[in-house]
Amino acid sequence: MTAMPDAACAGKRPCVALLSSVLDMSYLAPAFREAMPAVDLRLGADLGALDEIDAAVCWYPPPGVMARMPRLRLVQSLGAGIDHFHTDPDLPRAPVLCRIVDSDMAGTMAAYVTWAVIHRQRAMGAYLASAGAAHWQEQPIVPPGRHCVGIAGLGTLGVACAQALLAIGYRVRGWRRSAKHDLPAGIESFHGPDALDDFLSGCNTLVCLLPLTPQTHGFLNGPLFRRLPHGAHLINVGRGSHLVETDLLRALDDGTLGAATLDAFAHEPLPPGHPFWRHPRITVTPHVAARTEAIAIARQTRDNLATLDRGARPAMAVDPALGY
Ligand code: NDP
Ligand code: OXD
Repeated sequence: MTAMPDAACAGKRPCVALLSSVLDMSYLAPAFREAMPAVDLRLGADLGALDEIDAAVCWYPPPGVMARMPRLRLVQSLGAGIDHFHTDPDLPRAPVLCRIVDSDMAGTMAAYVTWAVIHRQRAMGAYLASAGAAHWQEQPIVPPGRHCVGIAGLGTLGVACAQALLAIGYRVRGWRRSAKHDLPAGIESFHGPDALDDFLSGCNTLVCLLPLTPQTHGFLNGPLFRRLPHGAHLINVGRGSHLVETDLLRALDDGTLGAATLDAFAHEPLPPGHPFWRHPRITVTPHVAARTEAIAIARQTRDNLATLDRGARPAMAVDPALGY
């Protein structure tokens, strides 16, 4: 159901609140003022009159605040994922929930995933160690056409990664929830739980680009690792809670997995004492695989509000029942 414009709002300056319980959102203010010169921007501890707020732009929103915004029409995520909305158990039902879909974000993610695949597949870790010892030492070379990368979550970002990898010559397969026939040529496509075993059995590298939902929580676990070719490389750029951490450590120790590249963690920042930091076959990056620029967030918020004003549903609206 699309929220209809409120006659009382007509002509009113758009009022946008920037809400996070973990981030200082003030970095977004200049971009919002550029994209929406008339904006009434609210941030910080004092949000003013809550009944004036049209849109909340969120990353891990503080619980209960949006429930006190009766005019709220749009809840806009700072990122592609909306799982962080659920830190607010009182998230109101009426506003439309939107995520970010952005070509720069897709390109940045594709570059990260391509780097992570090549880093492992071309033994860059071993070359860095050899270089440190001034040791001229070749590693085996396997052409990309003999290495299959499987992408679990073949949506906006998954397809961008698939295209980048295909362009270099890797074999690429993807797994998604539903059957779709609009995929770029060259991607071997699988869908649904019944196809998961077939999909996994061919993945020399497995990339997780799923959204975090009740169905995908704990998806990366011991039984799944054992369905991959022995010694596969895991790249998790989804969410930390996709991964069962103890199962990963066990799978690396017994050789089920050969390596892991992890960008998202259940607790961020990853605590200094966490075993992932020092594991010789885990590469940790601090949730930087992709990022949306402030101006893109501001423009999408503006455009989504304008779409709602026309009585239409924004293209970036998520389905609350599916959770992504
Ligand atoms: P999309 O919604 O475009 O794609 C999600 C994909 O996952 C779709 O192909 C969907 O299937 C599939 N999917 C969802 N649920 C299931 C399921 N139960 N079983 C199988 N497949 C499923 O999202 P994006 O590509 O834009 O983003 C994906 C995720 O990437 C985000 O939710 C976020 O967690 C993560 N992310 C991480 C970043 C980082 O810096 N580490 C940056 C940005 C995003 P279908 O196509 O059938 O709907
Ligand atoms: C996102 C993210 O969801 O940055 O966009 O993780």
